[in-house]
Amino acid sequence: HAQKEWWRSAVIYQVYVRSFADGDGDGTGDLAGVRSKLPYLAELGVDALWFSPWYLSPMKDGGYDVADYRAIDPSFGTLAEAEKLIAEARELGIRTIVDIVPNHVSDRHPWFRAALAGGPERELFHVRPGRGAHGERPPNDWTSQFGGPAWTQLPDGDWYLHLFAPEQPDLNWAHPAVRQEHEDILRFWFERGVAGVRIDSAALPAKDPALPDFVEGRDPHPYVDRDELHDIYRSWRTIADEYDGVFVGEVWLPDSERFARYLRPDELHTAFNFAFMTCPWDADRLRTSIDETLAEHAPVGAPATWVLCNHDVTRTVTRYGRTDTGFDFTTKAFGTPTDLALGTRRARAAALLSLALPGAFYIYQGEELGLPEADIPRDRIEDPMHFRSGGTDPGRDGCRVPLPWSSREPYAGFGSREEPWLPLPEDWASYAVDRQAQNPGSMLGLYRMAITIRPVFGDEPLTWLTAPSGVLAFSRAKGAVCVVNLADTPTDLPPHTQLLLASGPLTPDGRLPQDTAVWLRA
Ligand code: TEU
Repeated sequence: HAQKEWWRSAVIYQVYVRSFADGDGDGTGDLAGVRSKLPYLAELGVDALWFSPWYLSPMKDGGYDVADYRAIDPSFGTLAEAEKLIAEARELGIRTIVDIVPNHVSDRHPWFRAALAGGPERELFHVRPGRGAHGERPPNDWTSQFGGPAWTQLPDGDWYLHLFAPEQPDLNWAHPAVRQEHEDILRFWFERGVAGVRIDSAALPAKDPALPDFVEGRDPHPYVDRDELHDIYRSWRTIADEYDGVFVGEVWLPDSERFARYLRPDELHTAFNFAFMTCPWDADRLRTSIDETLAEHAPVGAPATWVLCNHDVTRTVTRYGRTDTGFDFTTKAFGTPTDLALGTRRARAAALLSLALPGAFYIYQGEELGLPEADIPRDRIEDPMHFRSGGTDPGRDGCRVPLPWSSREPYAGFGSREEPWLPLPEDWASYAVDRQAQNPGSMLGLYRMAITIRPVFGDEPLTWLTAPSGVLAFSRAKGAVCVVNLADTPTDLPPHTQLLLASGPLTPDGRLPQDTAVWLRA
């Protein structure tokens, strides 16, 4: 049983293929690059890889604009290579999770092209006449998640809905062909040996068919968290169950009861814990977030997940290094001051905290190297979020920079013969894998060691231990204890054996300094 439900306590590594490793030297990461780094991932000790979309795509949103789910983008490789990769990873004990984007497709998807040509495929999207005497205004007042109106006019004067970029037309989930197609896509990838599926923007696909204007506070919302979704995910679950597959939903919802509805036993197995990711570096707030997370998951029997960052948010060491520790998707301005040494120290402590908690842990590529958010020169930014915000938002490219593998090769060993698709910062050789791999004190050394030791915490629930204000201390299985000090003075430790220290040393009298964490065993 425990073997079967591997996902309840897994460590899952997110691969953003474009920026992971460049196998063919053309400036873009690819499947050959991932295959060449499988030994690295095995040594890190991860249980599964989640691949951000690797399908055929014009890459207007880094692949979250899918033109064909049954083909790999040629810049990444081929379907045969993806199958090899899935099999090779599995031989190393690593499972594969693919990313499905039900809310929308690319405007180059055959359905949307046929819709543009006036075919009945129009019904697969939300196409409406505009308002105003000549239909010159959008059908309603919805705005895109990337900024600006959520509607774009077609050549014939009608408008189509896109909650993200105009190149990402929203699908009409009231249409049976949309449901059928996605069920077929799930089978297609489960048949190819994937162990799980991440569901992109999982709370957004269903829309109020009347497409009414947005009214603050009105329930149900016209497009967020609508009841129709649960029926869709229930039928997806029956398919996953046939293959022993697992779902992880990207469910951004502030209300924990609404969130937990997606985790009922016949719906999604897991969902990302963004409340934890967005929690400031504050002991009381973190403890509350942890307690609420565990309390909302327990009744539905779903494991919690712990996430520190992903391809959409500011890198952890940069976030924690800000003096205003509040969460902010992006800096909203270039060059917000950051104390990277402080941020790195806290990120190390946060890793030990997260890995000691009951549930699954997600690592976003480069997190294990302690990469900070990169400043991208404005003329190199590709993220539509930057453009749709009118340039006020730097967008998400700063966390999507190619990984540094070697301090001795061009482009930090990313593998490119010429400048990669996003520039690597000058000093990133110091973060390179070859520099960290031999150093147990490095961020990579810490992640490797922590993942190795983590099983000491077992499957038992957490018990909070008495601790001074600003200190988090809890125990789990067999006397395994985690202490995190967020107070501004050192804190006493129980007289246990030290297993792992996030940042050392302890004070001469054996106390745990500020902004570090330790794992102990009684
Ligand atoms: O993100 C969904 C989502 O909620 C975003 O709007 C998020 O709020 C935004 O990225 C701000 O950081 C998913 C993917 O993770 C993201 O990369 C895609 O751009 C988006 O869906 C559209 O597919």
